[in-house]
Amino acid sequence: MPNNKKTIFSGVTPSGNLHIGNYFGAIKQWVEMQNAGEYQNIFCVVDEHAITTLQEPAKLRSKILEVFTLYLALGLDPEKSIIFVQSSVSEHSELNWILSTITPVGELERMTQFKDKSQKQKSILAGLLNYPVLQAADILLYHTNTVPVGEDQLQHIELTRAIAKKFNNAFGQIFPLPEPFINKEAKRIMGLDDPAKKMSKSAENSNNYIALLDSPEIIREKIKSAVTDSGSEIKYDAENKPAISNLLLIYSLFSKKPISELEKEYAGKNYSVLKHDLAEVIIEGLSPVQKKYQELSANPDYIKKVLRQGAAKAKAIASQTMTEVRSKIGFLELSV
Ligand code: ATP
Ligand code: LTN
Repeated sequence: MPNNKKTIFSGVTPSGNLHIGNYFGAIKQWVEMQNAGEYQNIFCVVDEHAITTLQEPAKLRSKILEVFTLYLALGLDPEKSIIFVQSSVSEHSELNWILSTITPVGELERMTQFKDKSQKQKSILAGLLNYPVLQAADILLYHTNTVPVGEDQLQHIELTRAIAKKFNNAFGQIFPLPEPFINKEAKRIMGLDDPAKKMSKSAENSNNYIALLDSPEIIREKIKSAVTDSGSEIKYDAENKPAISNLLLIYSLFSKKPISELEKEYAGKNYSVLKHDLAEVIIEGLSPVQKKYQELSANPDYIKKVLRQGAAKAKAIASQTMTEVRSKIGFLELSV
């Protein structure tokens, strides 16, 4: 891959079911950027991040494979992108350690995601606090310029920039300062059961999200039970009608119709009519991805091949970066 191209890097944690928020907020942009051909593209299943909350080993293993296969089903192409699983490239945890030695604990305690997730742990584990340092390592290992993510990740990218600056100042220029890339139209899709919170794969109530692999029956049921606002007007008003606004946004993303057109189409109609049609639009939109996913899953040898190739390509870049980092820090350079 020509190294004069700028690099994009991003990842999703295999800690649950990938949902439409992950797709529209992040993965859709990855596919578009990959297909534009302007970047070196690197996409990762960040399984080491997943274990910052308790995971059952057999389930984790199957989720890693599921998310990786979904990346391919959604259009990531191993010919155009490096697609790999984080734990197969040990340099991530190696750089994580080094970066943790220059990261103030106070900065980590301020992270919104840490505050939210630590509330759910009986005793707060060091890995959860350190989560953004590992994320910085992911990004910096590949000299990343651009990180396409949803809005909730802005704080982590900001911290990555601060860590990169600190490292560069202390040991010499190595890391470019990465920029976030956010799709403004889908920066935050809200939960179907609570439009005040973002759609999240680790939500306790699975009615919170539409998973990319949900069956038509489940999708109909989840949309039917999605909360609505008081009143009956179908109008986009995120402040006063957050639930209907979220449903209109999802409808617009799937149908590619502007929200204003949907407002006209549904003027004077009941919420139930909108919900019925929305479920069908989602089912239709997800059907090709689900079909592709089934095809790919039926070919585990192909998936294994792509997993190995991705890991080898990522490792080649990551190990070069680590040679440079070790040398800058003052570690011995022994070729054993
Ligand atoms: P978890 O609940 O386990 O934290 P999550 O559902 O928040 O998971 P992540 O793996 O943290 O998903 O996020 C993967 C990518 O999807 C990130 O770039 C994130 O910003 C984006 N993303 C996650 N949820 C949403 C959402 N509701 N709307 C838009 N983008 C989202
Ligand atoms: N924390 C991210 C997942 C993640 C990530 C990354 C995203 C881990 N490492 C590097 C972009 C770049 C999240 O979405 N929860």
